[in-house]
Amino acid sequence: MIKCGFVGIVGRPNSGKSTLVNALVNEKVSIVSPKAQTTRNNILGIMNDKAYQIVLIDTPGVTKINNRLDEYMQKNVSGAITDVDVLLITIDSSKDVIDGIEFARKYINHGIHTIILLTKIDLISKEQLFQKLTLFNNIEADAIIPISSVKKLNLDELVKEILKYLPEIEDNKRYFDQDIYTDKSVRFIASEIIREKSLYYLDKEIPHGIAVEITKFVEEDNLITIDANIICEKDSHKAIIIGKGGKMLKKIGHEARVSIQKVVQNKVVLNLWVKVKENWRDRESFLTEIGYNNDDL
Ligand SMILES: Nc1nc2c(ncn2[C@@H]2O[C@H](COP(=O)(O)OP(=O)(O)OP(=O)(O)O)[C@@H](O)[C@H]2O)c(=O)[nH]1
Ligand SMILES: [Mg+2]
Repeated sequence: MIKCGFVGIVGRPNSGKSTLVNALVNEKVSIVSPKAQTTRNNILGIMNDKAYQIVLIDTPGVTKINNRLDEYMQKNVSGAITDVDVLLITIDSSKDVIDGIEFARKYINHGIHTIILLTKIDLISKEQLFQKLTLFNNIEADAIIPISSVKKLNLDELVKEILKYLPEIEDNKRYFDQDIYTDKSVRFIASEIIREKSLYYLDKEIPHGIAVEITKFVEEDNLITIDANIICEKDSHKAIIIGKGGKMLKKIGHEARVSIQKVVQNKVVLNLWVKVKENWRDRESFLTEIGYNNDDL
């Protein structure tokens, strides 16, 4: 028998959910950036071990809904917090923890085992951590664990705690084959990496209005050829994404290609274009085309 189950992860944008999934799975499953609202879909990260299979569900950060894309993102969150064996709630320890506690209270579901994670503890001192932990006195979670995904602090303790609440099943009834670490295709991961590099270099309102549309994805023995459009909302954004003499687009393309090559362990040719689509975040048919389909949820 092995332990096997689903673990949902919810938290405010930028609280470290995706970084945690990548650290636990030890692969680049989910993109990470310093900008809020990086993750837009639920993404499974699967931890495989002789003794267990833990299926982590990374989700978009919880925020207000301003458009159809936000609606899609928040529907993803709702889908990940019901029907799971354990819920992890991430609270950024380097930010206002009181806000995090209020957030956590809304998500504690007495039918589901809940672990609160105080994330990014490498950014604060031991004294600050101790003082912040005292604020969690009255919270009804199964555990509160301070972690750092970047420095890999307390991640083993977290896994032990999760395993306490997972059901036992027969080894041959694992939900996924043991060599699979995500439910997402290489094509999806490639488009996400292009978005990640764009988010990294672009500022203000541009990152939120960016989408990536893969128009060609051809896998040959020694080469993957990818054509993709970076979609933005305004001509002025397009000019910034391309940059002077195409410099910015070249930089994004180069970094994305190197990163995709690491994931696919193959040579990649990446051709990027920038296109403007006004208000695409409210255009249902385009959202569906690029995989943000409200009807699927
Ligand atoms: N120092 C430090 N930084 C971290 C840690 N975990 C995450 N970060 C940083 O915090 C930022 C946000 O991390 P993400 O993992 O993208 O956060 P998220 O909760 O998935 O964000 P959304 O997808 O927008 O909801 C990135 O710049 C990460 O590098 C950590 O343990 N230590
Ligand atoms: Mg994320």
